[in-house]
Amino acid sequence: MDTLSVHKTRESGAAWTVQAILELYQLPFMDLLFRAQQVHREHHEPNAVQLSSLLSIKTGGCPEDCSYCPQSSRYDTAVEREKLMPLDQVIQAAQQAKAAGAQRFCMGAAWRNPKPHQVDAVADMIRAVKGLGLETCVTLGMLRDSQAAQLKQAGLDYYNHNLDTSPEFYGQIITTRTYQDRLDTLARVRDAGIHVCCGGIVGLGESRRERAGLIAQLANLNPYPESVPINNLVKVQGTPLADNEEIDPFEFVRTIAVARITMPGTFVRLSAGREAMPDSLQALCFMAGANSMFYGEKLLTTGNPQLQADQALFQRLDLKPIGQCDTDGPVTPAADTAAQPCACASSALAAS
Ligand code: SAM
Ligand code: DTB
Ligand code: SF4
Repeated sequence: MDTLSVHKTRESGAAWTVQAILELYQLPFMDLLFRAQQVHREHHEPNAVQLSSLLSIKTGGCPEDCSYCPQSSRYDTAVEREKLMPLDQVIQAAQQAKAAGAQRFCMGAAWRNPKPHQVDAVADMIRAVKGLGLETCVTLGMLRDSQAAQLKQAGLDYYNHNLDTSPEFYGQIITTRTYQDRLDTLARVRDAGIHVCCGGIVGLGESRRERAGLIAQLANLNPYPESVPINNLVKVQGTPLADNEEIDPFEFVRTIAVARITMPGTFVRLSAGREAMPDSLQALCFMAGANSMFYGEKLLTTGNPQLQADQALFQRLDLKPIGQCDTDGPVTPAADTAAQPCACASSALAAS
């Protein structure tokens, strides 16, 4: 399939089949990257990367059994259970993230689903972070309709809720919530008018067909998510996947490229696992169409590259951060529109 027919497929509203996505995966590596880069340049500013910083506002003690996750109470990991973080600490972390050059601030809680008083507290955090001029994102587990509406009302720009893997492989990774539960929460988020951030993990032990199955699920959401995080499994001692085999790095790059081709207007985020990636591999991921990343020295409980390392990488690759001074909401919320890097040069990264 050439790039043009990829677009035709999408415009005609036809669903992506797992087979069509597998065929993309099976292209010669250079052909796949070339196509991904073509699609990328048709829809995005080629040298601009969106920066999101993460904060764990409620760590550990989660009742779910996601077998990759160090925060599940079912596994004996080094993560200590903590209470919900006080508002002033959240504001301080958000101010630091903004000063370092982040555009979006993502707050994560290790909950199966939040209780009403917890949503009230998170709504206060959203209002405060939004007031600093940052875009807001939260990931709190499953939501009810009224909770999604309350978060929207507080100023929430994005809700992160991942499908993680294909429907076929899902049951080997998580048993305490269903795939349909996840799709239902995503529909509630969409209906509340919040932008959807939804992706998955590679390196769980899935096959290529199962990776293609994840991408098909994401690409066939109507509309597809505005933001698609692609995580590489961070193997944490004590979790059932701690001794998993590493995925071939080029297979990870292929996954980024396939996400870019099937979801041309989305922001594909090079997510967890970046700390273990050499600069050259990260550069290939950007070449394959990644245009977003987690920026800041910690993800939720595990590490991420040092700020100085990322600043040096941006300088070496002539990459620009997508600006943090747009306070009118997401820079490019709609799918299939081109991203505009902000002219604001005040961030630490832009100035480096
Ligand atoms: N508890 C909420 C939930 O699961 O919806 C939000 C937080 S959860 C940590 C968000 C996502 O982080 C997961 O869906 C998974 O994709 C990713 N994640 C968690 N642990 C990871 C790991 N060890 N390696 C890579 N990604 C991971
Ligand atoms: C996402 O897809 N990746 C982020 C974010 N959404 C919340 C989380 C990655 C977590 C990695 C393991 C940890 O730090 O605990
Ligand atoms: Fe809990 Fe989320 Fe971790 Fe699953 S991924 S165990 S729901 S914190």
